[in-house]
Amino acid sequence: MFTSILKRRKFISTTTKGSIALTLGMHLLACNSKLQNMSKVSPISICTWAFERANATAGAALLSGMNSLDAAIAGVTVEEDNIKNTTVGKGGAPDREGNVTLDACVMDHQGNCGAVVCVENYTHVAAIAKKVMTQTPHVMLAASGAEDFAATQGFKTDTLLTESSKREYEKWLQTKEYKPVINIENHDTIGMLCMDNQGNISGACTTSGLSYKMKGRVGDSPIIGAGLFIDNEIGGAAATGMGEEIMKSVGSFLIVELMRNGMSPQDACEEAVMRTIRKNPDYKNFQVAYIAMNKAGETGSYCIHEGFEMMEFKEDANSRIASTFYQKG
Ligand code: SD4
Repeated sequence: MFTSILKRRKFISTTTKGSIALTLGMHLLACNSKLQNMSKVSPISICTWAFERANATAGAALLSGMNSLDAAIAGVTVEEDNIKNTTVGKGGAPDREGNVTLDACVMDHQGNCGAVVCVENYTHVAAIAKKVMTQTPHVMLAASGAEDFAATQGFKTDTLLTESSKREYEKWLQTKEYKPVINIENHDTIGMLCMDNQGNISGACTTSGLSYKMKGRVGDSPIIGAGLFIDNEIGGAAATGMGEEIMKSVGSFLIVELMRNGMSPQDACEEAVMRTIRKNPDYKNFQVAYIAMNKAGETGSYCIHEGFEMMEFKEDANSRIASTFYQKG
């Protein structure tokens, strides 16, 4: 009898211990999954200019759990395909010889990057830049080298000069006046910065460059550090405007370094623009604009001339934000 009570006690105690352990285990599991959910960051996407559809595409991709690099590429691809946009991808304005040449780069949260320049027969140059990053030992491929490589990766060739861009080019040939237009048509190079639900930041930048540029001219957009820079410990920045000026100050890298030293994204963008203004008295005749995001998810933008805008996808809302500026009108 006594033995059986003892046995029963032991059974109860074992069972109790077992169920406590089970309950505790389940509790820990629940806590862990709660913690995992809590550690998931609310995704953010920002891009240069009022490219609403592109930024919404990136935002939706991020919400679905896509990583920041692929989301940024998905976003900018919208504008590469948009033939009404004469500054990015298919439909971009040509150079002085009548050839459309595209430049793009991408950079991920591990500091990997890829770029292509002077691509004449492929539309999706940001995606090709990613392939340069992942499938080659190099960072940048140019012109026919980039195109031969794109073919090996299964990209399809395309005619980038549309009827409408051709007509504009023929009009331009009558004067051949080469003058950059500030805030051209209010849409321009697309630079995009994305933070995914793991808190990782990546970016992409793609452009047809300045309209009627010299043959072979490459701007800031595909240059890592100038048109785009990411340091996942700190944040990222992207540029649009006069590439020659952005390259001179390595603007996007400068902004990330200023943020590293404690500046907010807004202050860092302002300081980068001011460096150009202080160095070049001709700043009244060109635009330089930056967007930036830090690891805390704060964002900022600044430009020389009024009129630059950025898109911001945050907490499911895609907002159009007028940038602050140095010079009115
Ligand atoms: C370039 N930054 O090729 C690009 C073009 C651009 O306003 O953004 N123009 O210089």
